[in-house]
Amino acid sequence: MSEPQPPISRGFRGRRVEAPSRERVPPGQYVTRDFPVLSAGPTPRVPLSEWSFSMHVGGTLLGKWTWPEFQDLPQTRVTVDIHCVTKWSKLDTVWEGVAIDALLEAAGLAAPPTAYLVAHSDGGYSTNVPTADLVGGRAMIATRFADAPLVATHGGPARLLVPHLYFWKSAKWVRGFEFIEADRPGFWEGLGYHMYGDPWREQRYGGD
Ligand SMILES: Nc1nc2c(c(=O)[nH]1)N[C@H]1C(S)=C(S)[C@@H](COP(=O)(O)O)O[C@H]1N2
Ligand SMILES: [Mo]
Repeated sequence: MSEPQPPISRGFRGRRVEAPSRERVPPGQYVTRDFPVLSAGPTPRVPLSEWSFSMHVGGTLLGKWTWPEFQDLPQTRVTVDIHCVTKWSKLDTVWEGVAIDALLEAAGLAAPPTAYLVAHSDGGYSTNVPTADLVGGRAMIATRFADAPLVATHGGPARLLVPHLYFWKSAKWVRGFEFIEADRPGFWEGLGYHMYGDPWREQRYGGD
């Protein structure tokens, strides 16, 4: 693989000790240390006493957890890179929460019941993801970021985290999964963003 090298003069090469290896950053992305907030609407604030997470298929409830019940599920910690379609990437972000594998197991499911799901959030946001992308330790419902409870602006109390897809798939304020047989666009996908959103293939918009 021969990638074009950035035009860095020799005198600056010493500073690249801190630079991330280029193989870690998808095409078209730049690395930031900030954590930008991107929300399509106001930040919803639901008291934990009223919070729950539920999973449905068709009209059937597959599982539902209150906040204390959710805390009792097996917790996972991951360190991952995240990539926003607006071109910022943030490396080595640390999250804790419940892996989707653990959620399915808690609902008594050996595997996802359908090939796709739509994640639904407080405030009306939604996003579609193939269920195969959510299992095998690749996704979680995150409730903690950088060793602290996830703040509301970044999706607290709980958000979906699917770090291998563009970050719009990581629905903030997530409250439930609707399992569906045939893929269906969520909020951004319905406005022209890609149905899958692989940052390594730059699947930003439909047709990419
Ligand atoms: N509910 C909800 N989730 C959302 C969004 C949103 O507007 N509403 N924006 C998405 C987009 S485009 C990005 S890049 C990330 C931003 O997450 P952050 O604000 O924690 O950086 O959240 C995603 N999840
Ligand atoms: Mo985004």
